Amino acid sequence: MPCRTLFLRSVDDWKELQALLAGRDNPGDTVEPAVREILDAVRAGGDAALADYTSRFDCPGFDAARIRVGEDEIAAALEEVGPDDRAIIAEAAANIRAFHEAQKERSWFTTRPDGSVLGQMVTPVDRAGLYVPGGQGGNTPLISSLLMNAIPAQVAGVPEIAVISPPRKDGTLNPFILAAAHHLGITEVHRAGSAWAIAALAFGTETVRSVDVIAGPGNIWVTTAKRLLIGRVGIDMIAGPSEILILADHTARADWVAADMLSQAEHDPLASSICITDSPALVDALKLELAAQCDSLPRADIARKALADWGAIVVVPDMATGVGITNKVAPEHPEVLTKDPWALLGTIRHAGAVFLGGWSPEPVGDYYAGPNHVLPTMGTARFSSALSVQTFCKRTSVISATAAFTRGHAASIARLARLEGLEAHARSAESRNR
Ligand code: HSO
Ligand code: ZN
Repeated sequence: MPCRTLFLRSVDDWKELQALLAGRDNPGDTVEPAVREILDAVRAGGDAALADYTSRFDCPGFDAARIRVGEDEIAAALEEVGPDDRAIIAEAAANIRAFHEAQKERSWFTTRPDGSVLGQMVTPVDRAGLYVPGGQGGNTPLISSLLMNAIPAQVAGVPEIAVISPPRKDGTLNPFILAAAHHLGITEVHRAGSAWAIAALAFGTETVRSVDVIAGPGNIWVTTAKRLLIGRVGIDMIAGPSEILILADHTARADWVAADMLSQAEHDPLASSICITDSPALVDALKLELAAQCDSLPRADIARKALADWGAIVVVPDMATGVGITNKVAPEHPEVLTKDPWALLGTIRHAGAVFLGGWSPEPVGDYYAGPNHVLPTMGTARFSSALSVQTFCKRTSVISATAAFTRGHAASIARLARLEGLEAHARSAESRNR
């Protein structure tokens, strides 16, 4: 299995790893002009433009009347999805909902000694649009992404949620996506994909009303459209390809480390799977396991390319150095497979979500445990966080001052205003003393 081995003696040596990972970033510059054109076309042409793109790229002969998915079609999808699968979707959804309920931020008010009240109100946006990628012609429906995007919006209290997803060649949507939407009580589902779907959510068309926040993963076209629309609408984040970084000591099982590395390598040829270990004995065993396990995967080609291009086994003198390097990488998913994983937790400072111990393989988080799987990648965990209830909320400050406060401080306020050359501000404050 071609997967590099690096020997790094100190945290400063992480530059070698940095150099290896450089170039993984796809800034989308190449598609940007074409995406701008699509945004303009949908803004000007509405449903007709959406239908035109859909018919050219997804479903020949697509008609604008079919953009909105009928409620009968959503209900019919349930018939296609067996009760066992529906129950699994319900279990995952319940776990995700419970976690995000705990995340809810409360409004708060505080009273100063003079009686003035200050506060912060947390309110949801009016309308959210959730993009669900087609996934290999609609054959690999990202059910989990719909749950991970919709449930935080629902917990936030967003009154209107619209889902949008590209139709398959025959014009239908994958029934699992519709069944998951139905389970969540979402009735507004639209058929459109790529940058034109994002444009419809941002600008609105006759059928798809504009939204306040757009969330959901997508390819470079979707991501570039979201990036160009920042400021007009809220977005969840600019997500990059998946990453896993496993901190493993001599107690880690090579077969488990390999399985978890491959779980993210199979996502994308640009995915990055790294193992950092202080156990040279693990290295050979891990290489053998990676090779053996990869070969039998349906997506072996993708995983092999990801491991060859962006994978690494990094040998360090001790786990403290390993954690130091991890903090430099700021990975989306660090897994800690060491004798005492909790002992390292407090030293991990930059990460999307931390998976502690051998019983927490990353897919447990991707699908089921409850925390969100939409996480910062490409080192952005240095300054950003998982998609959350907060993605769909705003904070509004509240000021209710008393006469004593404003009269008592009018002179100071006026002084600051005059230093800024803003006389009307000064007089407004002073007017309360007249
Ligand atoms: N690991 C991905 C999320 C995902 N995995 C969805 C499976 N389905 C986020 O990095
Ligand atoms: Zn995954």
